Amino acid sequence: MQKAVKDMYDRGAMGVILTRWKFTRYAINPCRPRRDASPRTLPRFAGTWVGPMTEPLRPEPDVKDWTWTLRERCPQCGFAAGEIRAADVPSIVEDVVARFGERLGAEDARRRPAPATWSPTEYACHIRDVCTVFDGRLLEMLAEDDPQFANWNQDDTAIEKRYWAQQPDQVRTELAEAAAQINETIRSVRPSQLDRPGRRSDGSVFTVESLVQYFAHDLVHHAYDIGT
Ligand code: NI
Ligand SMILES: [Zn+2]
Repeated sequence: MQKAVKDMYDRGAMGVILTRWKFTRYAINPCRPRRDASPRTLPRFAGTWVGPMTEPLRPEPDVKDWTWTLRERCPQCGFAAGEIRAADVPSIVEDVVARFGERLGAEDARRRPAPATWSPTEYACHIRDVCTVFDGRLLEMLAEDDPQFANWNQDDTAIEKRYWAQQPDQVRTELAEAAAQINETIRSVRPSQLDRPGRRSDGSVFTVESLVQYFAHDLVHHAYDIGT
């Protein structure tokens, strides 16, 4: 393969049609032809369907501190995490999981809306893993005094687990399982445990209640991200 094309792959072109252009040059075209593409620019020789074999573009790493969403209503998704009670969260989680479940059934569930934006399936992988990580943190807070959580890098996880290559049906099942697990933990919390503390490795301090609120916002926000 021509080096320039290989480089494009390495940078993360996803779902492309490799085209040999007049036998001398290669081009990478998006799967969906541009509406304004004139017929003269179309390649003469359509090549091989390649699919998302290689790592697509990495989204901008999420390095923002989202703890402000505990104090203010999120201007994007409209969720006011600080105003909900932990006991409300399981039904919010179930609602988000149902919305994702439906979205994962669509034929474009693995399609990215933009090269560096996660597809619905990738977002579903993310919230599945968020459920598992936050369940672990909650269990630590309930069992230990003021635990410090292990750092979790969500962007590295997405790459290590190859979110882009995961199957929507399987992700739907895994998401439902992970959500049921954390909901069980949240439902087990007694009122006297809501103030138990825990700390993230970046220094942010949570209580059981604020961690559950923070978790709920993450899920609701990602339902907003996939447009449901
Ligand atoms: Ni998130
Ligand atoms: Zn939000």
